[in-house]
Amino acid sequence: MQGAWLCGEHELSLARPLVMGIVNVTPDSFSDGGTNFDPRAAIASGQSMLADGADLIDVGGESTHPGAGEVTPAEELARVLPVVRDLAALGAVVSIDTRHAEVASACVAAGASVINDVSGFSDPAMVALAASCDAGLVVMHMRGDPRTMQDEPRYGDVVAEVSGYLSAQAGGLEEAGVARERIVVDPGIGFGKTTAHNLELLRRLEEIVAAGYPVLVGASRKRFVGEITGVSEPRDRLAGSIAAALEAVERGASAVRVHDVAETVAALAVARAIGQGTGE
Ligand code: HH2
Repeated sequence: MQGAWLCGEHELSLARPLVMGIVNVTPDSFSDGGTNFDPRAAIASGQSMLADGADLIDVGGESTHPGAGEVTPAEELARVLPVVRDLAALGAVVSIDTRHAEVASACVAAGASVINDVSGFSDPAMVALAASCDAGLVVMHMRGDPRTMQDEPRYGDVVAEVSGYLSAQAGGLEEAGVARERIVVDPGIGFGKTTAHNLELLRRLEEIVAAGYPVLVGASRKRFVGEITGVSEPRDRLAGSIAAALEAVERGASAVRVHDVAETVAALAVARAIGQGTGE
């Protein structure tokens, strides 16, 4: 996809796929089990992802895996704020992964330039915040609530439903005054979806891309990768996660959200070199 994603003072070129590195400042994330709960560890981890070639760092303080415990917005903010502030001060493009407008607002004030909302800007307070700032926005699809989303999710045509939802939410943001170039959409792999749903969304990603917004895909270390490969430990799902990232980009994704930045950057570089016939 051509053009750029406008994120505050940053303009991220979409000429090649963007890599978003994940920093979970939580004790209970499914994939890293709390290694970045200490803010100093989280900041160091973000810095090393930037050195490995991440284009932006997604900082989250609330685990959203099925069955995750409740966190108050005040606690969530206390976790993420020092990490957002320090990484932004280094000049990094920082994304705040939150469903809470008060958390997003404080993080944007502290230097975050992307708001990543797994509830798809369904809260009017989030829409108002989006309209009042110039941050880039990730609009993600989730079925229901993190606690209940995996209770027998059912769709007619999952791709049509997810794509329709994303276009409606993005359209609502534009109606509220948000520039289209600030918006990226995300099918929400694993959020209220079975393995079959996830595979269908990835296989037919081009139908979501066709709606006209750049698409972000977060498949890294997710359960469907473990189901297919038989790898139960999320940290050991690198090979399957890279396959998912490459297939997403091949089908038109503009960005991938990953835990293993160096490996994903290298895999994308080789895939791109093959496509272009040059390693430059
Ligand atoms: N996935 C997770 C969290 N935030 N945001 C977007 N836009 N897309 C995703 O696919 C997505 C997301 C869940 O993964 P992770 O952050 O590793 O785990 P946890 O929610 O347990 O912290």
